[in-house]
Amino acid sequence: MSPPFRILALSGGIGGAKLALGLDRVLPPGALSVLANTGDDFVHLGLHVSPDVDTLLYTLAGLDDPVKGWGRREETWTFMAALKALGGEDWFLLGDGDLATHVERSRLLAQGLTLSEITERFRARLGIASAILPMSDDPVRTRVKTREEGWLDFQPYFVGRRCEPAVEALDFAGAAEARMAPAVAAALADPALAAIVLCPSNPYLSIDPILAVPGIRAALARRRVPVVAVSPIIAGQAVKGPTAKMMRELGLEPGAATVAAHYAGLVDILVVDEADAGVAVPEGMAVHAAPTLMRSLDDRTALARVVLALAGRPA
Ligand code: FO1
Repeated sequence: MSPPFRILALSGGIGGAKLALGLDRVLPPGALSVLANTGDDFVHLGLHVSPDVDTLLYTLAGLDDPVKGWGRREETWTFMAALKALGGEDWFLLGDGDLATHVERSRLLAQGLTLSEITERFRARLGIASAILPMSDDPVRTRVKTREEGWLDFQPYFVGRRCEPAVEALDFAGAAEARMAPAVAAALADPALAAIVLCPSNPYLSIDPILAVPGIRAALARRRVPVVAVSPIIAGQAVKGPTAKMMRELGLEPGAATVAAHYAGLVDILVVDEADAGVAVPEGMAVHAAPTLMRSLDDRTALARVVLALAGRPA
C-alpha cells in the first residue's frame, strides 16, 4: 500500500542523517525518500566508499555509532590493526563491520550494478522503510581549493587534514556530466511529492554537490511543493564539522543569515534555532525559530514534526 504522500529530504553528513532519522520515525513507512550526497565518495584501498550513503543506511537501521556519527556501533578494528602492521594506509578508519559494506558494494559495482541499485539492496536487507537515493550513479567528487596546499580531494581534506587548511573554493568534479539517478528524477516528478526538506547538513560540502547535479537545483527553483530547510548553524557555531570555519574562510559571516542567503530562491521556509530567532532572510523566504540541536531521538522527531507542520504535512 503506497503512502498517501511523499517527502524528499536532501542530506549529507552526520547532521543531515539525524533529521532524516526523525523524519523516518514520524512519517508513514515509505513516505520518506532521502536524496544522498555522493560527492564525498572515493576509492580507498581499492574499495568504493560512500560515506554519506552509509551514514544514512547505518543511522536509519540503528547501526550507527552514536558517538562518531559515522561507521557502525560496537565496531572492532582488527582489520585496521593488521593493515597498519603491514604498513598500509591507516589515516581513514575502516571498522571490521563497515569494511563488509565497502567490500560488498565494490563487488557489486564490479558486477555492473549501479550505486542506486546497490543502496536499494542494502536498504532492503537492513529493513529500512525509507528510500535512500544516491544523487547520481555517475562520479561526482567534491574537491577543496586550499590557500596553502592547493586542490585537495575531499577525504584527504576532511579526514586526512581534519579540515585545517583554509578553503578558498570548492569544485564538484564530474557534476556537469553527471545524470540524476533515475530514482531521483522519479522522486522529483512524483505527483505524490508533498514537500522537499534540506536537512541541517553543511550547505557547501553536503547540499551544494547535490544541487550541482544538472536538474536538481532547477527542480527546487521551479518547485510546486514547499521547500523547508533547517540551518546547520546555531548562534554562529556549527553543530559539527567545518561549516562556520568555511564561512569565515569564504569571507562570509558564520551564521543562520549566511545559510539563508545561500539558499535564496530555493527555500520557502528556513528553520533556525531559537538562538537565531528574527534572523534576516532574503525576500520570499520565511523564517521559523525552533529547537534545532538534536541530541536525543525525541529531539530528532520533534524537529521533524516542526518541519513537516511548516510544510503543510503535520505528522
Ligand atoms: N571521518 C573521520 O573523521 N575519520 C575517519 O577515519 C572516517 C572514516 C570513515 C569511514 C567510513 C565512512 O562512511 C565515514 C568515515 N568518516 C570518517 C566520516 C566521513 O569522512 C564523513 O562522514 C563524510 O565524508 C562527511 O560527512
